[in-house]
Amino acid sequence: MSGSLNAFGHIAISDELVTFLRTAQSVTVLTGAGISAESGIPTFRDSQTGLWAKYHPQELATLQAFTQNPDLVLDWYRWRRGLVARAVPNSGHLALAVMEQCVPRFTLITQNVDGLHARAGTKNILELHGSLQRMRCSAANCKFSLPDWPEETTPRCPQCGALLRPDVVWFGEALDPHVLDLAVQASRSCQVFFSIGTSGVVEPAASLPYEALRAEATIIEINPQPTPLNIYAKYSFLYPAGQVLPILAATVWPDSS
Ligand code: BV8
Repeated sequence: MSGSLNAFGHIAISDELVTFLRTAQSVTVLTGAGISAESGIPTFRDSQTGLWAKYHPQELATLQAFTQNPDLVLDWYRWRRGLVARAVPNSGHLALAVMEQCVPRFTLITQNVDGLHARAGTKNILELHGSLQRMRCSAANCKFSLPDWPEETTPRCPQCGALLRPDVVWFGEALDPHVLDLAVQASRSCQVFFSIGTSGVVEPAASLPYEALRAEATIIEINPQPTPLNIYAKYSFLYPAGQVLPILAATVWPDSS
């Protein structure tokens, strides 16, 4: 069932879905770049702007790119950090923080590295791909990390002298196995699985909705564009998350918003 418009052209939440969500005991949410689009953060599929227009993120978000040209990759992340610093959580982020307060068991799994879910107030967050707010040592066997970026242009680890890098998971790098395991468990043990603002291309994140499906969870997708998951979604809203989620939270949990 796709989210429909009511007589006034507004997004309507069916009575069936309202009743279902009000009684839901466990909800898991997977978000992608689309949830931050309405905060002004370009998605990986949006064409990047200015200097970065000539690069595809996938070319820059790799250890190889960092090794070959650390200053270019660090400048790209500084540009993104600037966007994030000027951004605020949008109504979609905020509605998910409300949902967490209303559901007995709630897990938010995000592919995003922008930290906007935490700034919106969500507590139980699994950052599958790390965070561009933090830095860590690029040496494989060095555990040094920093909660923020030092001033230096090309900062080095004070413990071993290797270059510091953004604390994110690049293409070709393994995710933190503990975080991934928690995400798989949360996907396998929920009644409701929301997939919001993700094209569902990047693995292993893209497999999580199918873990939920195999465990007979109800899939709800929110994305203006249909994705391969769409045929498995019992409810699909082909509208921006910043429009759907506030209406959904206010309709299902009117006393909480
Ligand atoms: C790994 C951090 C193995 C960095 C990112 C099969 C199995 C395992 C791996 C692979 C596999 N097949 C291929 C791979 C390799 C690779 C991969 O998946 N490649 C893809 C391109 C095919 N995966 C990896 O490399 C992963 N590592 O598997 O390691 C391993 C094991 C042991 C030892 C060594 C290695 C690591 C992947 C993580 C990469 N890092 N981010 C950074 O951000 O700088 S991924 C990055 O891209 C994002 O985090 C995100 O995950 C992805 C972009 O996807 P989306 O978030 O979906 O964003 P996108 O732009 O695609 O789509 C936005 C959507 O929003 C759209 O659908 C749009 O319609 C919608 N939208 C727009 N506006 C709105 C909206 N929706 C709602 N509201 C709106 N307003």
